Amino acid sequence: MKKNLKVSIVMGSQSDFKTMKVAEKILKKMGIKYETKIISAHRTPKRMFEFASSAFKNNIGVIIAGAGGSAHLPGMISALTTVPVLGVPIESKKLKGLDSLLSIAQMPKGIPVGTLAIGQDGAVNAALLACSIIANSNPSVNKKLNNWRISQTKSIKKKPK
Ligand code: RP5
Repeated sequence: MKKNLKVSIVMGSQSDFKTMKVAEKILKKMGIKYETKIISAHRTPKRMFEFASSAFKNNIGVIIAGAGGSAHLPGMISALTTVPVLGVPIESKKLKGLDSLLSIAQMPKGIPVGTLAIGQDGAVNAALLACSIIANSNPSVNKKLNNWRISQTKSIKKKPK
């Protein structure tokens, strides 16, 4: 079994980083190694090919891919690797991310992409889901993830103010 797997956070544009950077924060907190890159399926197709086709041998355990608009990045990456890909639909200006959501969620059968919510909620949950996947083979991450949930539960007040 592979050990010390890392998570790759990739996104189609610099403009996606304001949404995706929350994923970095969570991975840092959970003590998971990660890298962050701009990779565009249509503007840097060779970069995408090289990244995705070498992801498994580079010990990447999960890929989080944020993309907006026609949002083909997560699906294209998934087509090139068996490493699990979690797609984060970026909130687009014209259609508020509905375009991104449908593009990422509606992958035809055979090449899966796990789709999260639009925007920062999706980026947070993608990172937490990546932690859950890594936790299967990493007891220290599993412990941190459980502690994180316990403190989230404790932070919820019984009565509204
Ligand atoms: C997509 O186009 C990116 O993922 C981004 O969400 C969107 C807009 O990109 P920019 O025009 O801001 O570079 O490829």
